[in-house]
Amino acid sequence: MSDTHCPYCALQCAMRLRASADGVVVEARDFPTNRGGLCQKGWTSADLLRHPDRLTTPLVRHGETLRSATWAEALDRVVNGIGAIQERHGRDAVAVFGGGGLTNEKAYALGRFARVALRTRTIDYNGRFCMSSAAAAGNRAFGLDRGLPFPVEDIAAADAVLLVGANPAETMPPFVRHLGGDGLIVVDPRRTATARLGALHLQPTPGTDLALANGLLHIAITEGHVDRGYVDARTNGFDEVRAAVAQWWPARVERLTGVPVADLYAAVERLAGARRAMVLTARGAEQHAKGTDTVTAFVNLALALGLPGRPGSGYGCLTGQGNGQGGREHGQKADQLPGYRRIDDPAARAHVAKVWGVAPEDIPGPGPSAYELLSSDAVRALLVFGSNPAISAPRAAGVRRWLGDLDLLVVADFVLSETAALADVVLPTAQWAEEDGTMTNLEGRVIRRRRLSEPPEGVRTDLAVLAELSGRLGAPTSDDPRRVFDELRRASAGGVADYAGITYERIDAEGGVFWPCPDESHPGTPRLFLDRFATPDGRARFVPVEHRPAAEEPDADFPLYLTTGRVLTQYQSGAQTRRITALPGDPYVELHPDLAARIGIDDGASVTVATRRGSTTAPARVSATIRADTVFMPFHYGGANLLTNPALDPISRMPEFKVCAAKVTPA
Ligand SMILES: Nc1nc2c(c(=O)[nH]1)N[C@H]1C(S)=C(S)[C@@H](COP(=O)(O)OP(=O)(O)OC[C@H]3O[C@@H](n4cnc5c(=O)[nH]c(N)nc54)[C@H](O)[C@@H]3O)O[C@H]1N2
Ligand SMILES: Nc1nc2c(c(=O)[nH]1)N[C@H]1C(S)=C(S)[C@@H](COP(=O)(O)OP(=O)(O)OC[C@H]3O[C@@H](n4cnc5c(=O)[nH]c(N)nc54)[C@H](O)[C@@H]3O)O[C@H]1N2
Ligand code: SF4
Ligand SMILES: [Mo]
Repeated sequence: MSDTHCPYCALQCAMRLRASADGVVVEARDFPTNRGGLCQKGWTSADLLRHPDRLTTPLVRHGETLRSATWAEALDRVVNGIGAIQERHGRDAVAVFGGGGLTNEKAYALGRFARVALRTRTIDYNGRFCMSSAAAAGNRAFGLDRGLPFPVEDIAAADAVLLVGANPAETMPPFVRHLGGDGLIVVDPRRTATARLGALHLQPTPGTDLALANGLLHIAITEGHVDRGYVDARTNGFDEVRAAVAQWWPARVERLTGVPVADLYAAVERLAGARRAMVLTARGAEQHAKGTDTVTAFVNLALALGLPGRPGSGYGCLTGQGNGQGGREHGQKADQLPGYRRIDDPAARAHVAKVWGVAPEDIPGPGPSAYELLSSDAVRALLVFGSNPAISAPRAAGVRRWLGDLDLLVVADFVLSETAALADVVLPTAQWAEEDGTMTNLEGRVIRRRRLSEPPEGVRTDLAVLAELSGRLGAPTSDDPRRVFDELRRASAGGVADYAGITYERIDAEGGVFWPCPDESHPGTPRLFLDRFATPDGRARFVPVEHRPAAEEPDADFPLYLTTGRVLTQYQSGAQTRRITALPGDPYVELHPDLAARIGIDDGASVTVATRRGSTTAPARVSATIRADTVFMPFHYGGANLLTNPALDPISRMPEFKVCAAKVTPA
């Protein structure tokens, strides 16, 4: 028996696993985030443990085919390949790509492996596609980025919640227990299951949230809802923002976003009239070439209403992947060292160099962001741990070509993902029920992943693979999660995300510990910013931000907006969930009845969606719940990202997954 948490999303629902004669039985456990609930993905998560597709031996490429190999043969190929490529093209030609599903220990070990064993600057991870815009905006406003700076129970106690570009009814079903319907305002171009729970649904044109947020702030100012005492005592820069939103009068915002003026006023009244109010964003607001500024605009609104750092109120971002939070703190991000330290900060480099036993000048500098890495001519080899970019990267046809052209592609996975199928070497690694470690959930609560059983014969843990490779490259490390965690604690000590006081024993005894937790007598920090923000002067920063169009707006050739996202039963690239027969799901294109009539198709008919990047065909799902100028596709099946636009946010380097110009025709 083991008490652990779900392998999938950031809610990290608590579960108990029991070994039985015919497999592993999943039971739900009570925990603050899930209150005893699990979604279908959690209930069926153990089905992948003994799945026929499970990899149990390394695979090595011979021409067109991947053949089973011994670990010695596979690792020789990796180490020799790395050596030859680095000698010929330099250290940075070998790249590493990680994932927000990795435990803290693995994310930390991966960052150390890149900087110390490979001495490459070229490392980034899929969280760049996920959290980076909210992270950049949080750092800019508060001096610190923790998705939710408060526990989920604060959301349950709020009287009003503005939920922007989030569909938790499908992406975190048990989370919906924390959302009271009365005060819920949902902003989404689709009338989703989440929007149907709310009292008010604002249905903007994709890519116009920044104008919407500036318009809401405009109304808050003109209606006298600004909390002047809070603004004076706890923030800087309000006057510049007030001047910037002056031109976003309601009628102009309605014209640009399509949200009626009356609804704009109603949203502000609800938020401003609540005793405790929350503004929450997720990928719908963030995955844009202006995602950082869009989140900033919502943070400005929250600050003007006096929410952040007030007990029971605040701004938060809903983190996505299982360890989306911890995965962005411990050094797999291109510009970052453990403890959420900046890799270009001399003091941070000196601290981490000491823990790693290297000279500060031997730690490489910042590298390229995820999409730039996955399209760089300078990269000749790539090692992937915990991502499937052949499906999940924007403009994926180009990324697939790029992956196929590498001199060496190494993928550690438990199934032959679409990315692994392109690899030269595939390394079979352990699943969540077969390893120990820690995860940091959407609240910033560090929790334990506990092993139920050994991995199958022939399968190694990611930590064991990294330790073996590091050792062969002359930089030995431990493969024991506890020892890696203790090193991570030291590396993070004094950093923004300080884990120094967190131990496995404390997590076991206390049901998780919130960072920062600088020493073992510190209780941890469930609620941030109550007295001061993490900026040098302790004040939050208002930042004026201007609305601008999407990188690609509809035109005569591509007259519609395409947006992408998730469905309840599939997870991410689908590498795991598409293999689970109890989880149904097929690709589809969601479009409005008026649009269906215009192009002459019925529900279920096959349609082709085309953009300037490519095209794909799928059945139409005709529904009045979506705007008539917009089509939606889930990205789990590979077609959607043949279409998406890799335009990047200038600050976060987040690709514009949520809007591009498309046309739809009968197939
Ligand atoms: N079932 C399931 N659950 C998951 C995942 C999964 O793959 N499957 N993945 C996990 C991960 S990593 C993440 S990041 C989270 C993501 O969780 P969410 O952010 O909730 O998921 P998405 O479906 O990507 O996007 C949310 C909504 O944004 C809307 N949207 C699209 N364009 C815009 C826009 O321009 N403005 C606004 N306001 N909204 C827009 C979409 O219609 C969609 O309903 O889910 C996590 N949970
Ligand atoms: N069009 C469009 N594209 C998107 C998005 C969108 O909304 N629209 N969302 C983006 C977002 S938010 C995200 S987070 C990304 C996610 O996209 P991906 O990074 O592709 O996500 P996963 O499918 O979770 O990929 C994880 C892979 O690693 C394996 N794996 C899981 N856990 C581990 C582990 O612990 N160790 C190892 N070695 N392997 C493991 C899985 O089997 C799987 O093959 O997609 C992004 N792409
Ligand atoms: S909501 Fe997320 S963590 Fe909970 S069971 Fe579903 S996938 Fe797992
Ligand atoms: Mo994500």
